[in-house]
Amino acid sequence: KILVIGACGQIGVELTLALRKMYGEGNVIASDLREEHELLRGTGPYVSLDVMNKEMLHVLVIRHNITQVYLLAAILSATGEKNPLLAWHINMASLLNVLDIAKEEGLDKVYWPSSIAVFGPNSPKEDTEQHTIIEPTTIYGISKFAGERWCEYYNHRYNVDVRSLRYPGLISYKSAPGGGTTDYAVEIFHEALEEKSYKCFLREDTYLPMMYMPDAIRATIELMESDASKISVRAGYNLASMSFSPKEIAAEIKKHIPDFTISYEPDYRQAIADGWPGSINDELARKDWGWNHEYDLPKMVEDMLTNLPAQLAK
Ligand code: VAH
Repeated sequence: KILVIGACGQIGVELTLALRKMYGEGNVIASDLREEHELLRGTGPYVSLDVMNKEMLHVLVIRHNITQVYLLAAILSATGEKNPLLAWHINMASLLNVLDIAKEEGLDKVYWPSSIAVFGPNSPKEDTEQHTIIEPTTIYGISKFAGERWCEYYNHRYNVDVRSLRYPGLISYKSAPGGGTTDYAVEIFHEALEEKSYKCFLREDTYLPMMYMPDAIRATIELMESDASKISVRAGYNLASMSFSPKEIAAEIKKHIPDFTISYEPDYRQAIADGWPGSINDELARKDWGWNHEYDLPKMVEDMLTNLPAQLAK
């Protein structure tokens, strides 16, 4: 049985739905602190879980015969900067609880997302490689960097089969983003449809690695389904599909909504974005387990503007 922790978050909702399609609804237990997301209701078992409560998590793993855990609960970059010690505590204790229970119960596999936020101002800005200077400057990035080392440690010391991806900024319409710096790329669609204008909190030329959620979900499942012998990275694999700036995505949206306008009022999130690479080299993921993205900017914008209105109308 699979347990998804943080199943009501931006990634969690779609990952839970995809896993239920693949493995059968009853075999994927969704859990979160929050109440069940509307899109999950009626699609399979849901339990309330505080991943910080190791005993409760351990009992749940045993009671439901869990063999795989996907840990999506975390405090993201922008929110993390407002309460660094809390973000560090939640992001690290949740991972260590899962890794240690995976070791104790001999779980088959664990998935834990890392992020391009592990890179910092001293990392190469373009075509940033898997192994390069990694000096994160946000607490979120520091927790993802430290978490990567813990994943490597539990793998080589205790043989825990933990796998991870350094997600770029993720764009989706089914569930809201959770307090990240790349959230502008989701907000812009909601504002374009509802107000025909958007005030962007990043500068127009802030070029960041991004990915459409269907690609991110498929990458996650393809990685988890790969033979362990193909996995050469137990920290987070670099993963890429496209990079764009607010100006570029705004221009693409204008092709569909001609009277859409955008203005720019950078805030504290600009400094976070400035520390991240503009583009990522993911050749290792493509070589090791055959990663290949499907969505570029035009295709993503088309799909978002086709599907978001119905979602907003609910
Ligand atoms: C964030 N969406 O902005 C997340 C992600 C690369 C960005 O880690 O914090």
